[in-house]
Amino acid sequence: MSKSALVTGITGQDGSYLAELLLAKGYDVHGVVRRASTFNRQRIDHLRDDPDLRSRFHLHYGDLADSESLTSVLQIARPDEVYNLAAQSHVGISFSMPTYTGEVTGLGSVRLLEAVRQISPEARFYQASSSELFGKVVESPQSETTPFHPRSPYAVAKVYAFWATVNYREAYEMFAVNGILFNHESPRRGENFVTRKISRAVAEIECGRRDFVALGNLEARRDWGFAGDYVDAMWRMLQVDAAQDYVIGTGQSCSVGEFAEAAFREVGREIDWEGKGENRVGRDRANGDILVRIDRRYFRPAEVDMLLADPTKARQELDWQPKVDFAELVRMMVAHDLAVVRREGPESVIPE
Ligand code: NAP
Ligand code: F7E
Repeated sequence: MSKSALVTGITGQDGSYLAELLLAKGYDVHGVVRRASTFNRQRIDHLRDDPDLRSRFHLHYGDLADSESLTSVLQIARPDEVYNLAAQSHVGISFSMPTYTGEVTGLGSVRLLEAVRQISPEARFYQASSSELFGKVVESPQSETTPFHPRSPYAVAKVYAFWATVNYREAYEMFAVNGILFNHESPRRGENFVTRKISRAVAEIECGRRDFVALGNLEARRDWGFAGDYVDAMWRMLQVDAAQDYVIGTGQSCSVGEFAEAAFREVGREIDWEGKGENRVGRDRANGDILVRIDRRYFRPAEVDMLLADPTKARQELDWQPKVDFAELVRMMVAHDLAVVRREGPESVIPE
């Protein structure tokens, strides 16, 4: 009998890579999709269209805000493994929508845990926890033992979901684990996260569709890896004998400004920085054109200044290591967006 998995957030970046991984391993994959006024399944359309996979790939309407839909899906899917990837996942936007973010990203996880406890208590449960838990970091690098200091409504909601997962493990002896994942990116990253915003803008500038990209805090540092590598870590966490939480990251960090420099370098442009604060600009060394400006709108009320993972436990116990390094990640994202922008019509500029 092949295994079956239920994935919430399957239309998202990670959900699409995880679905590919599980299908390749022979799983039956059930995904939860939200009703929207337009279809937003671009990241998984290729799986539904594949005649060899179609019979093992099932989509169900559901929402983390709606317990009954989660119960119904679990009754149909009867999964061996549940991956809770659904969330309002944008940190900046969580400041504008704190209640909704708490409802879905925090309480939504408890709705799913409770539905699993009632319908499929033997299923192994993965919670998409985040390096945002560490927030205003008290030590560096951050490991499984680093205390939390969340800095946004998103991070506060993820802290709640983290402890709910631990609580279901302790109270009901469920196999429930947290993957504390540091930032992971890909050509499938949402266009309003900073790496994809930059790679897309580099492609639009290179193709003459726009002049510059407007960014917020260039000094923030993140430990950026490739999403395809990180979904493999999620799967590994559910295959071990005892349920435990793991930090997943590369152990290297870069600033937003350095990411922008690397992305522009992919199209042969070197950035020279000048000015301070909101007047800082990044100029094209070759001709002095301004390629990067600062826009106040992209600063956050509270920032996470720096994140750096210590993934030793995952390396030792899960035999997990990232395969794609920073340079290759940037290359992959810019190359993808160049191809997309060249294919699309001249009007297609992603709105800010
Ligand atoms: P993403 O691309 O933003 O995808 C989020 C997914 O959640 C989408 O499929 C979205 O559906 C779904 N969703 C949102 N609200 C929902 C609701 N109320 N009910 C059901 N589904 C809902 O995020 P991602 O980058 O793949 O991240 C996956 C998970 O890992 C998230 O929980 C995120 O918070 C967490 N995480 C991400 C990172 C990272 O660097 N990527 C790091 C640590 C943790 P729609 O397509 O309908 O919007
Ligand atoms: O911001 C700065 C911003 O939105 C990264 C989510 O997947 O990873 C992600 O959260 C940094 C921040 O990701 C812009 O202030 C500057 O310091 O790409 P981001 P994030 O906030 O790190 C964690 C691990 C998650 O769990 C989340 O779900 O970049 N920044 N200028 C900007 N950020 C954005 N979005 N846009 C800018 O223009």
